[in-house]
Amino acid sequence: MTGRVVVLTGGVGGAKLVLGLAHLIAPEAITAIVNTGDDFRHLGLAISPDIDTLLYTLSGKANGAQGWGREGETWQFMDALRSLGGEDWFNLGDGDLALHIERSAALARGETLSAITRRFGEAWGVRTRMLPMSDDPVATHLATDIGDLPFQRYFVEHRCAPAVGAIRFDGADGASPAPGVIEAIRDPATRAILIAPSNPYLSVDPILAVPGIRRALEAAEAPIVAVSPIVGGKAVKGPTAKLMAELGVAPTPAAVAAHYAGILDGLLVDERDATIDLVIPYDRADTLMTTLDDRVRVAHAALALAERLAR
Ligand code: FO1
Repeated sequence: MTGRVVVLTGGVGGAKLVLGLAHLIAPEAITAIVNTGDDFRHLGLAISPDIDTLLYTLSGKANGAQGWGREGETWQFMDALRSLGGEDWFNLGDGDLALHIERSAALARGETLSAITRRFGEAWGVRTRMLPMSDDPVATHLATDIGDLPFQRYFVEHRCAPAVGAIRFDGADGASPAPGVIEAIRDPATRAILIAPSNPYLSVDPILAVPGIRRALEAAEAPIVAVSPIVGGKAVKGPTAKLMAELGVAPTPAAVAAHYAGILDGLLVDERDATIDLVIPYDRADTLMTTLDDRVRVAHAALALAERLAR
């Protein structure tokens, strides 16, 4: 595959696909558009989990087993914080703190999230372009059976246990796509646009909620292919299938395709799932990404489907 590839990504599953891509084609040819709906301020710090997960993953620093944070992390800060009675429901590792403190200081100096993210990528040798979906604040909130929860309270503090009735993205209406986002989607050199196997409702929808991004995707020349986040009727990690059930949606590839109706040209379906009533073109593959080879294989299958659709 020559040309450029754009990936809409969030969370751990998304980072895995981008890593697989970066081992398949030149990392410089990849533009990752990253969800920032999970971002929040905590202890006065600006936290951007999906950007950080991608940064750690592409720079080889990620804690593979845990999915987020750094390999070999230490926790002296958290121990000291707890000894002071500080909020300890959200774990901030000693090394991880550097990202949050430097990001917070840079934002306070007026630097944009895009510029900060670019600087962090350069500092850690990441050649893949990482673009936040927006430099404006967008915050995912969930209406649940225990009340309205900001994303991290739902995901971390309550471990996705509360039943979800609705999801909203505060600030999305007034947000602008970050510099380069629309350009990457429209770039004639872009040969494929991939939607990573991220949670459609929590990691991809915030990106589509930023005015202009969905419209650019609908008008895109490049084929748009999603990797199904469902494997065998379940989510690999995280609350996707539970959320779909709570939202009254069957956890099937057809439901994923319907969710992205209007922008999707093809779906990479896991071989364990049924493809009945799938109305868009699809290919099947083993989409479980445990090893690096798995990630490369899934990235290859997604690009192959995009190339087939581009003809
Ligand atoms: N996830 C957890 O389950 N527990 C945590 O304590 C936690 C801390 C954390 C700190 C920094 C960071 O970048 C991510 C962190 N995550 C934690 C993961 C995070 O909630 C998720 O990666 C995303 O928000 C959803 O993909």
